Amino acid sequence: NWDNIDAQITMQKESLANFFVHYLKFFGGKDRYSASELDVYNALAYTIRDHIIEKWLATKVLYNKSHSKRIYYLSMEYLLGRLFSNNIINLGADKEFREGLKKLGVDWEDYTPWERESALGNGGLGRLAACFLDSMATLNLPAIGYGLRYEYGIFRQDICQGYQVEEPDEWLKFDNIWEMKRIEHTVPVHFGGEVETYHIDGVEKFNWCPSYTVLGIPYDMPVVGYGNNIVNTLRLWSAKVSEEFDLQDFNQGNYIDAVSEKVEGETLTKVLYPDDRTESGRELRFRQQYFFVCCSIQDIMRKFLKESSDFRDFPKKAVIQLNDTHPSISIAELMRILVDEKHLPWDVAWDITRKSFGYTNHTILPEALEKWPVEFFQRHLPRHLQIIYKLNQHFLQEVSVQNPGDNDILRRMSLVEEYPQKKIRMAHLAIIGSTSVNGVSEIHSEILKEQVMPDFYNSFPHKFNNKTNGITPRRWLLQANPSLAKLITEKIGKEWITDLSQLKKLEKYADDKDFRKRFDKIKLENKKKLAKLIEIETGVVVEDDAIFDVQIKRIHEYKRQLMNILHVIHLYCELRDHKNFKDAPQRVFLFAGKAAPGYYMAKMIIKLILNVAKVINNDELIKDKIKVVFIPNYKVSLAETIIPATDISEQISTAGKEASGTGNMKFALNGALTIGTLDGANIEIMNEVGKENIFTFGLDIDEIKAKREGNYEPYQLYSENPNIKKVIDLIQSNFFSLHEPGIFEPICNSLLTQDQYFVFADFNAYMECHEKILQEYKNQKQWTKKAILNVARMGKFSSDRTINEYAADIWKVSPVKPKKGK
Ligand code: DL6
Repeated sequence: NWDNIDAQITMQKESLANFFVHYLKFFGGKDRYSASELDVYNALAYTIRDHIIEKWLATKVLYNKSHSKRIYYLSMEYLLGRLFSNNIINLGADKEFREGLKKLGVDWEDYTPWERESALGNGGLGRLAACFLDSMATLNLPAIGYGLRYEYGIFRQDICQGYQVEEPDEWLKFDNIWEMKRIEHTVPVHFGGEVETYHIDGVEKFNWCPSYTVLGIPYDMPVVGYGNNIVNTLRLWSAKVSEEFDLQDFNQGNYIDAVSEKVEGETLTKVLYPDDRTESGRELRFRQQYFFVCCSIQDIMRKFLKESSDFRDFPKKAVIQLNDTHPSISIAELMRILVDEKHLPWDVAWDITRKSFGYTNHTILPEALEKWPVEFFQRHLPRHLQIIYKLNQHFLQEVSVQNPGDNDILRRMSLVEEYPQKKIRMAHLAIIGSTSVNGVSEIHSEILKEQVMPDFYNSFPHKFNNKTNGITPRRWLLQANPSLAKLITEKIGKEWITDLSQLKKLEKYADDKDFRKRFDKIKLENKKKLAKLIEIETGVVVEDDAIFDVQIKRIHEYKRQLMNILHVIHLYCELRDHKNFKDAPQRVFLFAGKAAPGYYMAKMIIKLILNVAKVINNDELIKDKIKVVFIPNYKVSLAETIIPATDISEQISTAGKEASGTGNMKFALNGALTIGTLDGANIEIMNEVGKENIFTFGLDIDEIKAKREGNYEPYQLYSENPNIKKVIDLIQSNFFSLHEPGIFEPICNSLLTQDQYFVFADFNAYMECHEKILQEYKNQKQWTKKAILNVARMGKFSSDRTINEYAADIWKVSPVKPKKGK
């Protein structure tokens, strides 16, 4: 019978080798002699996938039986990284897998580089979504992640003569073993056309007659919880144009249009938009967002209708979390379905809708607050535009009742921006259509309330809340730093893996000589690994025991990689001038990160870093005391090698600009000490680890605000501060650009005339802070103590804590656990 057959494919250590050989032979068509390393990786991945599928099916049964409310996490981006080792670790199959395959002489860890990394995200927002998936599965939360299956993820960054060059990321070139196509759940997505009006019993009704249709095909990826037998689902949509539709047009003699529409339709999920925050305002991106939303909401509805036919139950059965405004058209889409298709009265539909959504804001940079031109709506989503207008009309009526005679507030709060171009403000739609609006660190949530959306906060104070970000300790400690993870487990047991607050128990080991010795040894081993990688990737040789000072993240002016490299130039000048480096250790300044392809300044900052690196690394006068390295093509797997080897973590954004940061958490969890501004989650990290265990510097948010509102004159700072002057003059003398004179003028000019991100204003404080760090590093015992205390006090920053807060405060969903004995 079925159950017995199922039982036979449940994996045992003893049968792993058989499964592996089976896949190699019957899926790959290879034997031990003909198999390539990629063939071996594939067979290993299929073997582990069997294990996952068993649990995946069981999880679906468990959730269905529980009739629990479901969490639907809507994110246009997921920066998952490699899944093979993560899946093995989360399944707890590490040892079993190693031992089971020993007799074949196969060690799974040797094959991890063969996995094409899934990089369907730009940076922080996408990686946060990946950490959240891990936590939701680990916490037994019945959650589904929805996203897009871009054929090309974030571009591959090559460096050519010091310039960033973008190459396509062909992550799907080989089989993606972690996805399963679910053709049966394909959904249609309509665009364009017109809206007809008709009446039923005197009530006005609307019928959207779209002009073309694209199909959304779901691909499911398993999300393995840690050690709890739960496997959740990430469903990614891929666009395809229906053949039927083509044929119809073809028969009408409209072949060219039919073909071009097909190509157009299928470009919808071709490529991830590589802009980190500035919306390029492209129509394709707008259509991409609707495609995503429309597929996901239909799927959510289908699931809901299996449970109930009374739509008033919807908010009890579903909660939809919007990862930024990118999926916020879903608010209008749900209204359209409820009103036009399910024929619910407007007010009832609106009540259901706003109880069902939560909105997370991830940035306060004005250029990133999405606004879509009304004409895009007119062209592609005419019915949604009508709905948004009607929502706006009702909303503004309420506002005017609350604020009689205040026309300015109506202008400020309207969903529609009138000038200079008529646009829909997606953040406003997200706020009025959600029960909860949250920021991602304490300070960011305060800024949202006080500076970005004060009118909305005054109108709906109950909606606003904070959920400080977190990171998954499974990937960022257990997997990335196995030796440290092992040491920790040996001392305090393994509960920390699912309860990071347990790390507190490590505090007492900060004073234990033996523990410190082992902690240092692990760091050194990690540095050796990183030094090798640096040599392979850049050709630069660095000493294993150098101080590794690291800034890895998207390249952006507000993140101030520029301040970092200016400071490196300053140190270089000092070395050359004083030649006083008797017992100074080698310092490696490591950078990695991608610049948005159209972001000129960011690309020039990369060029400056690389040019400076070339000069400094080849200057014999400074006897290798400083090395500068830029590792190309930053990605999750690279971060996994760099972070555990880092001594100093650079978190130096202009105060008020970084919503939270999550890299800052990963470094501190791995025992790096932070040099940081009082920005985003740095502040909370400082509060947790203690002021004496972190290096903060620079202007705080209020001081930056005062400078911005006052008369900030960067040129004056340049003329009065000899350190700044020397560095800028050296760049302007073409010392770093002999063969391309003048290329750094735009950078210097921007600093000298505007310095929007207050690099000069913070420069001295940054320099002094680094001097302090160097002094403190000399006392290795104290340094290691601080590093251990950082690790011990990072409990708060687990994404499990964050997700528990979302679940309790916003989603009102509890974990679903199998009944005892089952
Ligand atoms: O919340 C995740 C992450 C924050 O840690 C970063 O501080 C923030 O910059 C980032 N935002 C984005 C792009 N935002 N948009 N839109 O990645 O979110």
